[in-house]
Amino acid sequence: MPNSPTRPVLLTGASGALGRSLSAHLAALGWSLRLTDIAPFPGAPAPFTQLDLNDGPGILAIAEGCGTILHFGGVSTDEPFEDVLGPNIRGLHHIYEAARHNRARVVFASSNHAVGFHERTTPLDADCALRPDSFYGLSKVYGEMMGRLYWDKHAVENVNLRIGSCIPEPIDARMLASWLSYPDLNRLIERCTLARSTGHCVVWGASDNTRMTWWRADARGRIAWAPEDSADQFTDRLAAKTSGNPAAERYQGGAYAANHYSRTVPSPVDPFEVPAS
Ligand code: 15L
Repeated sequence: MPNSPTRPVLLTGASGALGRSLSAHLAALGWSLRLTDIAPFPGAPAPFTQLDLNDGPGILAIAEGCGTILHFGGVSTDEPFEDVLGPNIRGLHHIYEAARHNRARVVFASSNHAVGFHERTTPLDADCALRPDSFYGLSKVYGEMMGRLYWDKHAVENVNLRIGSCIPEPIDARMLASWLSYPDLNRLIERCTLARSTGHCVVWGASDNTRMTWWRADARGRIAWAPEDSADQFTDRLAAKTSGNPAAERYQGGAYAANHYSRTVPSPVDPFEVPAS
């Protein structure tokens, strides 16, 4: 099995927290990298180009000759529709067009917020109903479906990572289920890039959190990845650290589901259930 990619790897969102951590890791592995972000990246560990995802020709140019696009760019939190639209919707299209031109694989930083309106009591397989909890989550649904379209129509491979909470350490009770450690993310990205073939698939981006777990079957076998870290060790410290907001505590998406929530009757557990009139 190869341990470095044969063609350069493009990382978008390189100046963000995950982008910085990943670019340091992948550069240390000796991979040929190209980095980009709308924000500057002083001290970048590989060639860096400041670029807006709205800039289609710019994305096409920087992706020239790349074999993998690690797409971590765009709005990464719960923001109004108009702010999400450019980077996450139009930008995603530019990324996929660049992938199509270069026969590159896309590794897409999707999010748990694509399915954030599932209840915490409902364990999910990756093929569950998509239930976005925000315009941000909706843009991740769109990203995953863009991958579906480009695989079916153009054979552009893509791995969609439904990332939970990727930070150095979990900080509240929700993250006992959703936490993904940086080392697990690093290994996940290595596997997504080096796997021989992926087709279109979805993988939950969470560590091996067994005391509290929402996410089950996915395509990790296809890329030969298994997480090695776990939030379990933080259980005693964090189990009581809840938000106090009933909607946030009910749904997997937490605060994103609760933001601007105006329902007076909670949505049905089964997304296809029609309430009795
Ligand atoms: C995400 O998708 C966000 O990018 C991140 O900021 C966190 O909110 C994370 O999800 C989470 O759900 O904890």
